[in-house]
Amino acid sequence: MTASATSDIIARAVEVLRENDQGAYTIPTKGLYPFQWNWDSCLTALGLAHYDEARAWTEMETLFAHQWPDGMVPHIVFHVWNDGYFPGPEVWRTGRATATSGITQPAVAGFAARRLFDRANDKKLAAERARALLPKIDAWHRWFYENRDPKREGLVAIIHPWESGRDNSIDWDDAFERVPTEGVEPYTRRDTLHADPAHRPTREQYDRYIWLVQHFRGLAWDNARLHDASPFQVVDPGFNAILIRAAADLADLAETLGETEIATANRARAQKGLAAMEQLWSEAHGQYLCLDRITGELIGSASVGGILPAFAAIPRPRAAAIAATVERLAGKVRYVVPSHDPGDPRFDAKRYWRGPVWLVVNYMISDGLAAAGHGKVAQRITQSSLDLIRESGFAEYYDPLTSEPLGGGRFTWTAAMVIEFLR
Ligand code: 9YW
Repeated sequence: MTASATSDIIARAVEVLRENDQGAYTIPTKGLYPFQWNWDSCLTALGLAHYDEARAWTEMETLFAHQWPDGMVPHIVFHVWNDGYFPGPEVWRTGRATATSGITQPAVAGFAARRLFDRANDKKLAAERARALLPKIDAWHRWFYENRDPKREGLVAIIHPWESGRDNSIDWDDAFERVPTEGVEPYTRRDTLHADPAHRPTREQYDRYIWLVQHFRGLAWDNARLHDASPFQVVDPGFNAILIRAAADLADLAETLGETEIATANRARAQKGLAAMEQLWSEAHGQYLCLDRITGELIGSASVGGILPAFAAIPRPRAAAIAATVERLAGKVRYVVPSHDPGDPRFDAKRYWRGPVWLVVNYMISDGLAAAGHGKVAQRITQSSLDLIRESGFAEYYDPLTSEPLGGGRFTWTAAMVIEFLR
């Protein structure tokens, strides 16, 4: 790409970030998602830092200002009332001063904080802001292992598909059968007003999403009880790998800043997690798989959740096998990395997390593969990501066969990732 083409794309990406900037936090896109989302914000901070380092730290600080007393960082902060999204605060009823949801999302904050710090031009500012965030991110990590890993195995479970960030992945289909739909209060979806219903989760999936929310609400959002009380407990390798990477990065950052206790605790979490991840490896699939904690069985579903662990310091042969899997997938679709293996009859090129490409996931996989010495495959992923932007703009997600832009448009984290890919 020529230098002028690069700077033109970056300028367009910055425009998207500015459009969605609410001052101290950024919404993912207008209309569809009018609040602050957890992992969106942390990844968006990387894009913001490109033109305003102080504003990037603020993005994460705003999120952590709404951390729960037990350490959890909620997946949505409903800063300003808006009736454009379902389920809103009146459904969650978590009782927080500023309304939030009651579940969490992938823990990218530790990774983002370290990256912001490492790249900072203003090191004094970065040290000050990072030092204040460190104990908060550490408390969140501790919360995960205390509340989502009751047997202290080193792996945490999600108790709602929304926590994974991969809402309607094929990974959840079987486990989701155990979630009832009786007693779900009547509701009206809003997402299907903003995006094509054929590209979104189904009505039945929404019934189950809401059943779980009502169930947890009935337990007063007491995290000490929610895990065991949930009929849905899945150990997602991507989710765990993000937490492991974040713990390792937080440990490095804490060491640099002289916070030894935080460094030691997070180093230990990362090491234990990495060792435990081995249970999720499938030689036959050439990737990791989810584990259904209720049945104790691995879930035979080849989703991008099992490729994402490349983001963590997994053993070299595992990273090599995952690189080979991405190359194999590249032979089946025009744009990698599809969120599900197209060879699976359940693959759906347009439906949300059941096939489409998401740039945030691409970013994390390519970052990890490059670090593991698989530069060629990492480059292939970057190339696909940039091709998608050039052909289809800053969409929420894309059809891996045709590049059709899907879901919301003018999407914040997509724009932030493009800036990252072009750095
Ligand atoms: C929803 C905001 C969020 C992401 C999730 C994605 C989607 C929201 O949008 O979920 O209501 O379904 O699945 O990962 O954080 O961009």
